[in-house]
Amino acid sequence: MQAYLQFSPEVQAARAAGKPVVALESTIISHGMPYPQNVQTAREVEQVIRDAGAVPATIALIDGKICVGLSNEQLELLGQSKDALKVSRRDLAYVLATKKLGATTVAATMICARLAGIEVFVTGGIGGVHRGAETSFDISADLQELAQTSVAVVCAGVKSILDIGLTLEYLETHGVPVVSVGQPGFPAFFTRESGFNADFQLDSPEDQARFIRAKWLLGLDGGVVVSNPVPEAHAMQNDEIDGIIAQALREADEQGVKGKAVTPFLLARIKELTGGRSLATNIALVKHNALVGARLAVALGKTAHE
Ligand code: PSU
Ligand code: MN
Repeated sequence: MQAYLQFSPEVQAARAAGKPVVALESTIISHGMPYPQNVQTAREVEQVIRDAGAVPATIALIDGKICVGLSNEQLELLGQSKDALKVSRRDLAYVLATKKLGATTVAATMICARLAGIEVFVTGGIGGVHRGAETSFDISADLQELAQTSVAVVCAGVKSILDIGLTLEYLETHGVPVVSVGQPGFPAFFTRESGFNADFQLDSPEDQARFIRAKWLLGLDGGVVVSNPVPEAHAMQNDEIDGIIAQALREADEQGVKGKAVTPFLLARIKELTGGRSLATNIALVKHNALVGARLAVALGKTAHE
């Protein structure tokens, strides 16, 4: 397994020094945002993590290796390539064995983070139960990964392209705790409220870290969702985003979009239909998640020595 892992010099040094490391996914770069904002955001997010005292490790599959920490050239490659494959749990071994270029989803990034010994992972939004899943069976592999892989995932909740209520039910069934930061409500990515509450509100990184460490020390393997609402100044209005999401869902249905293409299709249409406003919100929330995630990684690192 170690033969597949390739650490960047920065991440390697952090491991040697016992510094906290924060994983970042790459599907958000290749399939979640347009070029060049994707690469620029990836770099800025990494810097937020450094400034908060942790080390960023963006994860991607390049030339048969799980790269943990990417160079500027590698970030550019992922940001510009039209051939980067969206890699979830199902795809991981295939893309490594064939040495294709792979961008990791939340599920695949969790797997790679776990292999690399990284406990905290920051992203924008996780996948979930799609609306109409009772006929399409479209439930993101991210949820099953949260059920079994012990990594804390900091996100801004889930987009209402998904059925948020069913997503939370699914997580409950699989014993995945959903923590909220700064408010009781579970956020809906573009907006601060989804109409549902998280399971537990834990505002400080120390409280979050004690809870997550307790879970794992009890042998309760699996992830934790740490949901952090988009900062007020960058939040969108419900009535603005609801209509756009409804239109994007209608178009996906009419065009017969299926399988792993569904989420990238919806993200791209929402960006077009909001005239780019959703992208600005997306960038702001990922940066804020990076700050929360870096502080959590620092606090979690201390609990490991208590
Ligand atoms: N949700 C977002 N932005 C994203 C994704 C989801 O708001 O970029 C990406 C993540 O990589 C996530 C993946 O893991 O889409 C989920 O895809 P699917 O629904 O096909 O499982
Ligand atoms: Mn799906």
